[in-house]
Amino acid sequence: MYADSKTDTLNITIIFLVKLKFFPQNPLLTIDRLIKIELFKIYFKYSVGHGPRILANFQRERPMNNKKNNADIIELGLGDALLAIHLQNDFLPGGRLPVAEGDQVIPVMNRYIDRFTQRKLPVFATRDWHPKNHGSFIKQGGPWPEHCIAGSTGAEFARGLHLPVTVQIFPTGTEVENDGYSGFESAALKKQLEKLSVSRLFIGGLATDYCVLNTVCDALDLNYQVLLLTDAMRAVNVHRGDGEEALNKMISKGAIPVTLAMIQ
Ligand code: VGL
Ligand code: ZN
Repeated sequence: MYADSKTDTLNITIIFLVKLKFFPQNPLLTIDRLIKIELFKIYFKYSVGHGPRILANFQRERPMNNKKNNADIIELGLGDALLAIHLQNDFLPGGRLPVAEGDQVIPVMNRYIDRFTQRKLPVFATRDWHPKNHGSFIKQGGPWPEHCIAGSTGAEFARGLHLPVTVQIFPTGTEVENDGYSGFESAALKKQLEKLSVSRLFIGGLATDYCVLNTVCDALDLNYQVLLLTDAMRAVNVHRGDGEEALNKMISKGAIPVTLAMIQ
């Protein structure tokens, strides 16, 4: 929870050296006192039930370093997977169905991808992949302009997205009648998650109020733990506040909001 024994030893050593440097005329008394304080802290941490809390207060008053509180840190490990939703040209500014600031998601998602690939953890991506006469298009009586037509440049992944060669891609909206609002429309996604024993899904991408929302809700219904990459998603916001409403919905259903700085 707090400093581990390695840090404890380091603290004592550093204090010793610092005191030796700044109080060479009378180092021993000071060093002795400081070591006693450190030992007292360690004693509390390991042997007294309330030690950590007392220590926490103690350290808050005298922060020893800038390290973030470990409660805010999420360690990646086995069972974790990253799911990047619809990071395709048509959803970026200049595309057929542009999401405001959609391009700003790319560099942040890249850093998440890098963290997952460095740890050899799986990276999945969904891809909106519509036939020309998809039911969601205005021409067919649907709400959206034509977008992400299978095989078109608009349907390609955003340039500069660091998808690893091992990425597994799941298409959505491939049939005229299915809307493409959830990655789980592709039955293969659930199968792959099971095959790789994934229990925790880190989800971000476009758009917060459609495909991210529905994918997250499906994942929670399937009992996956979901971490929302709040800094790597943006909303279409057909109505003002849709994105915020979607976020609240996902969080109240059990998804945990995180940011890049929290992922180690
Ligand atoms: C999406 C609208 C239409 C999405 C897909 O991925 O959120 N939104 N098709
Ligand atoms: Zn679509």
